[in-house]
Amino acid sequence: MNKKLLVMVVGMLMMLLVVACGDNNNGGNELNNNGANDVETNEDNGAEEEVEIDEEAAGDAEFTIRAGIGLNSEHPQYKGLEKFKELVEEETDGAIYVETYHSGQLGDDRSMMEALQLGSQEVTVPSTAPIANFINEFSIFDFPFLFPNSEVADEVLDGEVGQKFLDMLDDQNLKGLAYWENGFRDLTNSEQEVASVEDFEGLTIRTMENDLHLDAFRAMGANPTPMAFTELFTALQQGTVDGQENPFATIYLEGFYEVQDYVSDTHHIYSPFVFMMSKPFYDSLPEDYQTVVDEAALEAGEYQRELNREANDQYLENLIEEGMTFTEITDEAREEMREAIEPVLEEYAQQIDQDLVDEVYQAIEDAE
Ligand code: KDG
Repeated sequence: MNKKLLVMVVGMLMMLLVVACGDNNNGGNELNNNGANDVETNEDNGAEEEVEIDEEAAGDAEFTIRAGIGLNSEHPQYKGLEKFKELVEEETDGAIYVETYHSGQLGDDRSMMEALQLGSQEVTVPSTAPIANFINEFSIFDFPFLFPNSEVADEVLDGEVGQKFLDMLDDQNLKGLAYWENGFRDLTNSEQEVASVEDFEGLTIRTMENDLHLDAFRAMGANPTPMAFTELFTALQQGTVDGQENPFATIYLEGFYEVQDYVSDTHHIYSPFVFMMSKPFYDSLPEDYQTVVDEAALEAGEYQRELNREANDQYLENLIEEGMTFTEITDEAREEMREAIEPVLEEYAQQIDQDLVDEVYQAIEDAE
């Protein structure tokens, strides 16, 4: 290669490099655009680059908390996060600044938990199902038909048993501060009405990334496939899967009714959220600020649970108005589903820790 050509090639390479770096600023989307509805979900929701703190908005704050979730800004989960922000900033007179991110802008549940472990993100609020990939015991909360109603779930989760599980997060470099609520999960699909366990036969259903969820759906005859939430809408739209399961709030607010025709109130799993913080970050806070975040996580959680419950029936009505066919599941049909799943639960109970499972069952009985 002659000298002139070499100079040209090097020049072009440098230009390409500058363009690429420009694109990468803020991880490829408007990550610092707090709460904006129009922010696109990251295409790659694996481990993210560290998100740059918005220095201007953070002002003189001593600490910044980057708090991210998978659901969108309309969801009660995000309203809860905004409440947390309000409480923390008020209580610390702005010494802690909270940046909130929705719609998987910082990644999916698993990658955000990993970012917390590394200290490149401070807060996330995943469902318990993906937490089981870090701590097997968390699968217990995802046993189908475990909690009879949300009041009993509150009592167990907010009590000694719930705390025992939060404490397990310490070993993973995570600090569990509170339980929030995702809610009772219901089935949608684009193929047929699902009224009984037989109707699951052959349906390809997206589940969260959790072995117990997969085995439970297999036991009911479905063909489950694990997937991060951030990929779900497209998978439903493109027909990669026939259906999915989530609470009515998510089905409505994420617009799944646009790509799904049938909804059944299977209520097969009560899905808790865990509000967690990066442990290295939590440990770096002065004690009085630790108390502020502890209390704010709980108070914002109460608010979030209330919002979630208040609108649940309305979301179902909205889904019907949007044209979805609603199938009510009878007690007998639900019992048949439970029976089909029972052997899976027995296997998991033994494999996880039968004594711990019995402790959870006992706490539920006591709460009832
Ligand atoms: O922010 C939480 C979501 O990322 C996720 O946990 C929602 O239930 C959920 C799912 O189906 O992935």
